Amino acid sequence: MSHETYTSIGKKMRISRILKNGRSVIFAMDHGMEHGPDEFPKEHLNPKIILKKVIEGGADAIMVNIGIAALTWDVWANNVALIVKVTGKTSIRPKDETLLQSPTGIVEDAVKIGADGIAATVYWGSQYEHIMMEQFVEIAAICEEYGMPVLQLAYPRGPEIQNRYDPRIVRYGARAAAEIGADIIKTYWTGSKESFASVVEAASGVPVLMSGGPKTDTPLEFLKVARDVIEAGGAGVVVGRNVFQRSDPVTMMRAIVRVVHKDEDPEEVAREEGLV
Ligand code: FBP
Repeated sequence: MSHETYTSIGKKMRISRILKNGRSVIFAMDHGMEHGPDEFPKEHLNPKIILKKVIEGGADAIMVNIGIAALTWDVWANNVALIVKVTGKTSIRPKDETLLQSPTGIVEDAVKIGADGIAATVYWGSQYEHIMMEQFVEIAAICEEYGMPVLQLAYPRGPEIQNRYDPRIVRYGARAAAEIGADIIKTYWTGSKESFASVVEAASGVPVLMSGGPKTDTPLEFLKVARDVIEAGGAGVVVGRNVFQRSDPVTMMRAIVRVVHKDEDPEEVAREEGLV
């Protein structure tokens, strides 16, 4: 029997805290950096308040920047898995640099604070792709030393990409993420179960999570997409705006968890949770 290393056991253990039985609902809250504070409704600007609500709703993990992790540690500690995002950008930087993500933290600090995972973005197709590839390779190498799983936000965006949701392009990004050693992939919804299944297939066994996107007109609309992600072989969702921009994030999170983890019917869940 081959001897497992401490780090390989550590990585498996951390992944199992994020993905329960292979599935996960991750609450993303890096929008204060990516979009600015106005993205949050007034009642959810305080990160502690919204994090308490999504934890109550049953989120498996939260994905935040290191500063927010530090400000809210008493809320998440021992209650939910923590993923620290170590790259980012603001939306007020010059237009020609919006296709670049820069360091927002380091893996070692995430280790110190008790993280279960690291997240980093690569804009596949960007003119700065090479910089983000280099960043990702370095991040992944450090993660490897600590037994820390790394989630890649594999977002196809670039001057040559006409439609970033084109299944062929999303599939390419997911495959590139798998090729470069991501442990978990987060990418765009491609609009149909069939096309998303082809993205999952291209990732060749690396779990693929759907990136939430802007708030849908109705909660049910989002729940149906979550169901389709699961039926396409996806591992779940990473969701931000579709939870924190709604008036009742606890209920919305609970509904998403029911669809993703229990294979419950979105229409029934929405009805039972009073979301229709
Ligand atoms: P949402 O569920 O709100 O879409 O969050 C997912 C996410 O990737 C965030 O992590 C990030 O802040 C945002 O979307 C990126 O938004 P944009 O598409 O404008 O770059």
